[in-house]
Amino acid sequence: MERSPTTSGRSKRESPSLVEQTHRRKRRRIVTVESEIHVHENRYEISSSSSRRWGSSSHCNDERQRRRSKTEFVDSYRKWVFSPHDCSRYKDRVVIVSYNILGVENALKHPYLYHQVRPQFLNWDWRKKLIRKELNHYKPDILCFQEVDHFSDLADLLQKDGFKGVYKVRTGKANDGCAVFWKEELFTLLHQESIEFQKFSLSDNVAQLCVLKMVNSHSDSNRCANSQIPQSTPSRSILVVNIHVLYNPKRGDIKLGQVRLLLERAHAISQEWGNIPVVIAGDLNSMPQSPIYQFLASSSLDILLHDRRKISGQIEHERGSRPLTAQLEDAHSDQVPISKLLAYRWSEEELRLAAGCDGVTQLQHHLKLSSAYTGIPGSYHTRDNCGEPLATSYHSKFMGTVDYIWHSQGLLPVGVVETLPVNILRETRGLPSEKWGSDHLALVCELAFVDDSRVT
Ligand code: KL2
Repeated sequence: MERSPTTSGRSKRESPSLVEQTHRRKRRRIVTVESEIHVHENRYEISSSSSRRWGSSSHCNDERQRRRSKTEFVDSYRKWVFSPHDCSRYKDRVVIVSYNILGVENALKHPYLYHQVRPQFLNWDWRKKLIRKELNHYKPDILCFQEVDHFSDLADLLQKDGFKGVYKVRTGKANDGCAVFWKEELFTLLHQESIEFQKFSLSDNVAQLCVLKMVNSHSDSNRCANSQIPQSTPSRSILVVNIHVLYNPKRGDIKLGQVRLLLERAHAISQEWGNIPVVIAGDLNSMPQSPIYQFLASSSLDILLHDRRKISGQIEHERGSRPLTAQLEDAHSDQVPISKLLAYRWSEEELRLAAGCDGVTQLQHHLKLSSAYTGIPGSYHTRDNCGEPLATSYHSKFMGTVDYIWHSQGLLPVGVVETLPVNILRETRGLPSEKWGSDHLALVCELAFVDDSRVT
């Protein structure tokens, strides 16, 4: 297996200068127009084998066997990498994909982002087949898409692979939206709802929240075999949340408001259904170093400490400028008046949008979230210091990470599919390409239910 066994193992092997270089390269915006389109060789290996990860008798207990079979299927760079911990006792698992598939209209509306891309590779009929083929390599159970503007096309294709889906289109002028699909033989949809952020004056974006129940989970089998377990014991259900956050880099107030509202609703639904585990997948249009990321990861955020225009981290800081929290530390030691540093003043309306009510400047959410990729060690060619991918999106104006799969404490990441190394991404001269059907990469993770005490 081509993976480092632990995060600490990885950092020991890395020379600091290499890490620095990678990060510097990541931050640099892609502005050069490269003349020739070069696409690396398609190295998919297709196999007819189809081992299931969970289910009844066909469950594969041999972790190594399962890992080997997975690495055979995917691209030579996009390989499965696995947790260093022994996860073999966690039988109920689910493979989840988050994929911004690039809306057909969006690609037409922003041609300057794709001027290096051969027109054929922007063609939807080409891209949808590529996307389907790619997804089949990952053997996913649940799919969360963003920028879907040909839902029926996608639903028809994925139906052939056993998926059923629900769609929520944006409000306003744009015709794209979010879609969640699940393997019909493996899940039952118990509940679905969506959020139209427009109803809260938070722009035209939408989000989906779906409660999916596993059919034939191991917890079900255990319940049948053990009559002492009360019938009210919850079976394996999961709340799958899918969002495409507003793009506008300057409107951190609205972006934060969308994320805040989503987390509130996700927590409430999880509680209503018996504190079920939550997965939040999507394109957050926020970078890993951003306050929005901090909010998701740490569950709290002091709004006033941040500039609305820097909340998503999409706009590069001016040369030499430091995060406000670091500047505040300087201020305490150097006696610089703090009021001088807080150059950005939030208007009452902006604060209301971000916080959801008047007079609140400290945000708090009640889900304990981890980002799946940070739970699985990976190569420094693909990951930043925190373990997030270096890039999940690449076109002529941007290379960086905006897509995530977050999970609550009831779930443990077992494996993820590595993203593409930045040098390999650059070789494509910009996505989509001959091999990749969108300007985003699919994020793929396998999550295991860990709350055994309630079901065994
Ligand atoms: O960042 V994205 O791409 O998740 O990949 O989400 C939005 C942007 C998507 C839907 O609004 O369209 C893209 N410059 C670059 N990209 C843009 C712009 C823009 N001004 N407006 C929208 N998008």
